[in-house]
Amino acid sequence: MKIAIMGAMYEEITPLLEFFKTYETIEYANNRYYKASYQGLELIIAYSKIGKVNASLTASTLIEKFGAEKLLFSGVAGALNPALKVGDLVVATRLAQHDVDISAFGHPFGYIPEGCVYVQTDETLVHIAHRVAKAQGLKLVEGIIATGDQFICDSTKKEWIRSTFQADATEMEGASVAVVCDALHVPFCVFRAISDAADMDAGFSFDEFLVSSAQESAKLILAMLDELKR
Ligand code: 4EH
Repeated sequence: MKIAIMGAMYEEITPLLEFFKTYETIEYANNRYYKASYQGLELIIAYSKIGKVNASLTASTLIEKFGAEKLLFSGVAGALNPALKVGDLVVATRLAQHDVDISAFGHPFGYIPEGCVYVQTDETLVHIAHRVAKAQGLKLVEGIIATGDQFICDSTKKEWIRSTFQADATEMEGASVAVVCDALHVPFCVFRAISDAADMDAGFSFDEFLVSSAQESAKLILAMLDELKR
């Protein structure tokens, strides 16, 4: 089984590379892809660089060039739901692009003709994630993730995204990865640990908690591999 694990930033995949210790590095399309093996699983790991376009390229490459059969995204996110605090883990049930706006033509926000506002993640992977989190003593909540090419650090913008998409967390890559995986029929899931509250303090909070929150997400991903190898 070939499993892709991707993040957007170097810090989001570093805990994984440190865990696997030995890996092969392949350069492709202005990026680096890391091949590792873990208990019979073939892993292909990469960080895309920030944003939807980079994330789409990386997800497509992981699937089409490296043959990934499942894809797990690991990273951090800004909280929109006030119940979510720094370090809390979210698994996406569905994702939307909050920055898509062709409402001038009567379409809902996030909608692109011949597409859907929301893309669903793989139910089996979400189910496994819950089982693994429970066994590991990690708190994991399901949520809707809203993705856009903006670092959200403004309460008005934050509330608009929350109320328009019923979203619990926001980030800059998940929904684009979802569109790619859905189109190519690759089961996928997006895991994010909260780094900030997407408000006026978000920049500071993000800088302080990027590394520790990225580690929380990576911890869950590693525990999931033990389950997926079966
Ligand atoms: O990959 C981008 C990173 C921020 S931009 C999206 N990631 C982190 C998730 C995220 C996020 N996205 C939107 C965490 N909090 C978010 C928020 N809004 N409030 C970045 C960060 N550091 C250096 C350069 N760019």
